Amino acid sequence: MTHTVRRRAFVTGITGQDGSYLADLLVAKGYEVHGVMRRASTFNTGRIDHLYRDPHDPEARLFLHHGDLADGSGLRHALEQVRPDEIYNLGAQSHVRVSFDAPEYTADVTGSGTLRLLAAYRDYARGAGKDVRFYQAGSSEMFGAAKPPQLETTPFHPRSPYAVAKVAAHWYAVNYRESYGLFISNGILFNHESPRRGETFVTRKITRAATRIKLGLQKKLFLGNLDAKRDWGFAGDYVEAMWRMLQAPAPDDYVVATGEAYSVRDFLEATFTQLGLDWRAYVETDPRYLRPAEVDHLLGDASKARDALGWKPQVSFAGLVAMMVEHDLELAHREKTLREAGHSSALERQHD
Ligand code: NAP
Ligand code: F7E
Repeated sequence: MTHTVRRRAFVTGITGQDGSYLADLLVAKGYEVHGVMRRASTFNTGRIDHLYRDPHDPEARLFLHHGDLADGSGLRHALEQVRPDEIYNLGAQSHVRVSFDAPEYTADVTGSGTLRLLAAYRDYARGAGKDVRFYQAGSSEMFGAAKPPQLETTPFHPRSPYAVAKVAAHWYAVNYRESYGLFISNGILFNHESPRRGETFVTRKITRAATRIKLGLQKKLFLGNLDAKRDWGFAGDYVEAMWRMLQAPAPDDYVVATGEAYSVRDFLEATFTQLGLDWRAYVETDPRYLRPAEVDHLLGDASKARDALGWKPQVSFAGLVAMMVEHDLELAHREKTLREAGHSSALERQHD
């Protein structure tokens, strides 16, 4: 009887947008995936429920562990239990505007949380008896005010507590690589979106609102700065780049981006046009959504990832908008049907 030893991945942030796409990718590649999830008073596994089976089921490939990046001993224990081959640190307080409201918490989870996991990884890897690799989820926000296009050699100029925490995490990762000879790669990923994107990030906030407006479920959309430009790609493409970084012969740092930037206004135009609407009739500005310091223009040059990893994005800006609008229109149709059947609809909320 042949017995295949599955590669094991350990993923923080498994319940988030990227965690869910990465879990899809790794399970499809035959990995056993172990995810760290926070204890919450409501269910927070909606993005990965499709992969979950009872752990006693021999077909189960996704296993969940309670843990928190604020809790180093728990992370250590989980790593020792799981004994992974690859570690992906995707967990973070990832909302830029919220990081101005909760700066110390963001520094602790997004910055020091990475250090906690790196220290646990170093100690586990010492006695693991095998090659263990680590991916750190860095961000284009680290470039902040740096002039576009941004690439690996562009100096960081972070503009928010989130971005400062990610710069700290980046340098902790470089320092652990240089100090202990560990296989640690930093991805510097530009914005990536999807139908699974959190609803308080601007793209999803727009596609959710526009589709609800189309079906008469919402009247207005309140936004902040429409002039900011972002290099928006599809999250499903970007998790492939993370995986490729850990399959490379040596650890390194890579920018992952599409090489095209569009403004928030462009995203509005593309979304509402697809629905046959004029966004100007529905969008209003609310200063609540402005940030104390803005990042005006992010545009990535991912030549290194293309040349060294053979990675390039598959989904265009237009394709991304179309995919998100189609998904959210379906959600709006379901909401409308429920409303018409007398069920109360989800509370209308204004998002960050
Ligand atoms: P996301 O949807 O906000 O997911 C963040 C994940 O981190 C969630 O699973 C969240 O759990 C978890 N988390 C939050 N606080 C935690 C804590 N204290 N301990 C453990 N886990 C915690 O973010 P994403 O878009 O998937 O991004 C993944 C990673 O890439 C993040 O580190 C983000 O900062 C970074 N990044 C994202 C982008 C982008 O455009 N998406 C670009 C560059 C870098 P809950 O589900 O319980 O909240
Ligand atoms: O904002 C503007 C806002 O929150 C994009 C995170 O995944 O990507 C993300 O950070 C732009 C900003 O993403 C609203 O001012 C206008 O200029 O969708 P966002 P972000 O700040 O770029 C990076 C790479 C990450 O690493 C982060 O984790 O849109 N904007 N009006 C608005 N933004 C929001 N959220 N809400 C508004 O109403």
